[in-house]
Amino acid sequence: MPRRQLELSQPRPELTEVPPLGSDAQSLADDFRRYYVHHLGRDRYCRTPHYLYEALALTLRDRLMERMRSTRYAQQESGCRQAYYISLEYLMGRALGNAILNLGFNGEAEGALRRYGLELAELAECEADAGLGNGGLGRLAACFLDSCATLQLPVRGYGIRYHYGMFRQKFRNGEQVEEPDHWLREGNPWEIERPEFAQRVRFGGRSEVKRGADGRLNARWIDTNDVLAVPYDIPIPGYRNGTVNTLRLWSAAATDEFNLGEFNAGAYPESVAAKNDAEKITMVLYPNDASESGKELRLRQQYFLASASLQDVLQQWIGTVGIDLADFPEKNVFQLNDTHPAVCVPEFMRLLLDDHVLSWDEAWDLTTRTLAYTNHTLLPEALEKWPVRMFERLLPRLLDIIYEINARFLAEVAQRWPGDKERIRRMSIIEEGPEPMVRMAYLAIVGSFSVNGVAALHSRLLTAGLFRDFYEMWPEKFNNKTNGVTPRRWIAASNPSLTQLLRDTLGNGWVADLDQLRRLEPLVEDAAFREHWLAIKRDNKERLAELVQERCGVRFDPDALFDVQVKRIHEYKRQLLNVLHVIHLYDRIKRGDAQGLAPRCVLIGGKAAPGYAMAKRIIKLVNNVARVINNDPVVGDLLKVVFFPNYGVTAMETICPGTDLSEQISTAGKEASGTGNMKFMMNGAVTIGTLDGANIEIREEVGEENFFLFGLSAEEVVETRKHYDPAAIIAADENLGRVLQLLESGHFNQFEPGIFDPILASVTNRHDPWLTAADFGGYVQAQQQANDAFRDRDAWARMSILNTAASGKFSTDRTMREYSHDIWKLDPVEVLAKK
Ligand code: T68
Repeated sequence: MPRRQLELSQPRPELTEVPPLGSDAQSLADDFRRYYVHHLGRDRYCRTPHYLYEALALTLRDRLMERMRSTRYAQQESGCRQAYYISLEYLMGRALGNAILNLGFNGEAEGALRRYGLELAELAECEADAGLGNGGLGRLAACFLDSCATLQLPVRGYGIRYHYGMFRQKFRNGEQVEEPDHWLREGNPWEIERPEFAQRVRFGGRSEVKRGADGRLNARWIDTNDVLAVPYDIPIPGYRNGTVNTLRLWSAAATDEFNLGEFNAGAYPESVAAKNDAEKITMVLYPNDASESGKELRLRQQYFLASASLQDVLQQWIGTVGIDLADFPEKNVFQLNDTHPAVCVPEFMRLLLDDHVLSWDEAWDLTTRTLAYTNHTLLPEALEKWPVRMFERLLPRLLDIIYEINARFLAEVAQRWPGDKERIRRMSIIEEGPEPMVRMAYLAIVGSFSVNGVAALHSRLLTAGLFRDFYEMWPEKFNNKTNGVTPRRWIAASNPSLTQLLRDTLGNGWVADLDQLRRLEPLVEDAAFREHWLAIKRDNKERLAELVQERCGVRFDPDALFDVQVKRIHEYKRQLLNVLHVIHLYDRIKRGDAQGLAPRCVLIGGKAAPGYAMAKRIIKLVNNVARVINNDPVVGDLLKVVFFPNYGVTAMETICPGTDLSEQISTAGKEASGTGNMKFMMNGAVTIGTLDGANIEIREEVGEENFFLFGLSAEEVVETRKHYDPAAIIAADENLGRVLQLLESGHFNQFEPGIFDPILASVTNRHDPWLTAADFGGYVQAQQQANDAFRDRDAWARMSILNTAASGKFSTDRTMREYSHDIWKLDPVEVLAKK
């Protein structure tokens, strides 16, 4: 039963004003023991390290909670403007190391554990990844939260507390099999349930419009099936600044009232079963990172998040400011992470019209001054559309509102471009056809005051292509915000040896001011520094080699070139191009043309959407090619290949520091930004890549001589596709011919005839949208340059150092400053640091 708002009417200062907790090793050690023995009830017979981890997490959570409370008070008392990041996904990974780092407790936590003969690293391994996201978009949200807290920006995240996160990837006969990830099985010590802030979310029923006594049309949404949204708060600590922001994740629960009709009719089990139905909403994350398959449950998730979050913020406003919403847009802004929460547009309108009884014009003015939208993709198949019929069934009142928004919007278009019927058809929020659809991106653009892409090229292509009509109408809405990653997790926490070197060389300021890494540039001339740099890289490669040995049973030699491509498997990301190059190297070795080849270890990792047959086939190909190459005595240590299973945030923390060569080889114009590219660069990997997404900006920062560029540009891709002739390219390129010949001969699938035919067919198809054959030659050349550069230790050390030195731009601290300055207009709120 939700306990509602008791504390608002009855403040109890004497209860909640507590003296600060100690942050010295002794205080941590005492609390740790108390949690372990008393709270968790463990004794000397407990043999599992999990409870030790949990006791430490709870000890730290107490410290986070007190800072979270101070932060909330400080933000509330300042009356500041606040931003809300609304995202269906947060790929948080583990929290323990991050909490210790950001609280500044490293020495103290280790000291506390040492008193009991325990190792922090061992406990840390007990934590399950919070894998509540698919890939880049979800991880970006997590990095954003870290940077907002570090910059002391009043930003709250809203998301969904899925019971099952991203599936675990295993292989059977080299093929991907998915296993459910029940990450909450052993509980989540970082969250606090807040049932007193539960919200009611409606589904189904029908919408009834009546003219009231005052002549106004009043709409009611009736006969709905309601679900409760129960929030769980997760602390988001800033880097050593006393700020702890909040990530609020919603979990679905049945409303307490049983369905009385069924109950009285003797259908007790049926009415209790409704509970299950309600809880289904937040059961599982959809594992598609690109196309949406139009599943009703997914739309339910989207609306559930949108409605609960908007109601929560409105309720807080009313509780503190009152019922007058006139100033709401001055104090609040919602950032929509892609179109997934785009139902916020009609839902906010509904809340203002139906619950707060505002006029349409008032409500529309408030809505369009409060919402902002970020686009993450140019792929047409990834642009969300929902069948009108599904809206009608699930969210009938919202469909009314969407129709009205569209009618008024199209009237505006017609006024601006009189008689341009074609334009009206193109721009309509409703796509006409046998199955009319709601175009969520258009809904988001029309309802927002800001629309941004995630890298310079991507934003440019959006306004020139996909959203051109809208750009012509409202050029001032459109802007770019190049992505970033947080240097706290991606350098300071995951690369301790590099962090130590950077501390010794630059001091500690770079962690929260990454541009300071530029001060490394002159050090490339210092031979001792270069040696030190390479020694650290070698250590990290050893750690990675151990992990590869453990997970894949393949030995990576730390002196070889570590060549890595980790990301979701998708044809546009062209893992296939990478495999073709691997086969080319194998072919060279086999025909005795290995002169000048540096030993190379190729690691490919990433998950395929369970329904994406081609992506799964590419995984199978990598595994088969790896088996042949790794077991061929002629190849020996010259070439090793693995498909690293179950790639995710935690794996990346070991993979990234141990990488030499970062593969960012998407077909130009397809990867909106990429963020793995930035993590690798920060950790001193050199990129081999196309002119796509943020690669372009990476190359600009580091200089063209420190980047292995190849391939068609986005414009050339468009041109080439008009008269693409892969057969001619293959005929003219002996290397490619031999590679395809090997594939065709069944060399990698001797007992599985024909399984790679679809892959071969895609490369030789004139309509191959990814132009794999077109970029193969350039790719092989660039790989040869990387090979040669790697063999020159000094040259490589310089490139590696310069990549790290030039990575400052790609901190999410810079990204968040830009969002804050251009879109959110936030002022930082200081919270007195406890330490
Ligand atoms: C990624 N998108 C972009 N989508 O592909 C990548 N999609 O270029 C960019 O760097 C990153 O976003 C951050 O901006 C995604 O990761 C999804 O994961 C996704 C999930 C559900 C539905 C559609």
